[in-house]
Amino acid sequence: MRRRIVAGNWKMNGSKDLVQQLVGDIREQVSNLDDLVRSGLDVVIVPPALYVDSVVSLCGAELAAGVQNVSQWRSGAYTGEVSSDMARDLGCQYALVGHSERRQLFDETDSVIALKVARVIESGLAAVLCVGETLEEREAGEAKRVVADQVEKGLAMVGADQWSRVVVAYEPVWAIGTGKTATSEDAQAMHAEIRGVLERINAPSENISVLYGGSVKADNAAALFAEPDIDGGLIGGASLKAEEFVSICRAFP
Ligand code: G2H
Repeated sequence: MRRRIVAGNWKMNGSKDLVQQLVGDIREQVSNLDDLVRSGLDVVIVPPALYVDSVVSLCGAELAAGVQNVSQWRSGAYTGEVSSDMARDLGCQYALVGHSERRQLFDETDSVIALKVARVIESGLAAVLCVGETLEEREAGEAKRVVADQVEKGLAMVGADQWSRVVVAYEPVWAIGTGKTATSEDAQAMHAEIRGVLERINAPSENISVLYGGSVKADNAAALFAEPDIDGGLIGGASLKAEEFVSICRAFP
């Protein structure tokens, strides 16, 4: 059975005060989600790396923590990098890999992303591989090909016994932080396509969670999460508001 996951990607936002306030508020409200959490919903906080330690100490049993990025190297002379082993050491359970902001602003290629996915899995974390097409690619009719390519290449180094540590997040680039969301039908169509790609590469697609991301809010989450191949969300802006984030966690049918 696939896990349902709602992960809040804070991006480069936050402060010590915000960590205390926001995680405290989310945790308080998540206690009311006990049933959902018990029935297999992971609520994940993904702060900037410097705040992971504090977030983990505030998470308790109800929440999990993750990092937004890891190095492709394990350890050594790589100034400024943070390893997946370090994330694991601090108590993280998840790591995002290949977010479109990393692909676009930091030139992350599919081969680097594949290495990072492998590192994350080796460290015992779940890798959330982010994929998605740009507006130009969608308008050129290339969306499915681009996303399929990113999925295949990003997961190229996953071993046959490692699929339980893989999550895919479909985030159309044109929907990120723009207020535009794919319609639930469009998102569902791409998620079904992604499941098809997973089958093609001999991954147990029925057991792999595929999340949707891109301007998910309290008022559109229910329609998205009602789709059969959408197992949850990767939430940016709306994860910085406790009430809205928790409403999104409640939006499963
Ligand atoms: C996509 C998403 C979180 P937002 O980047 O990964 O952000 O919800 O702000 O579009």
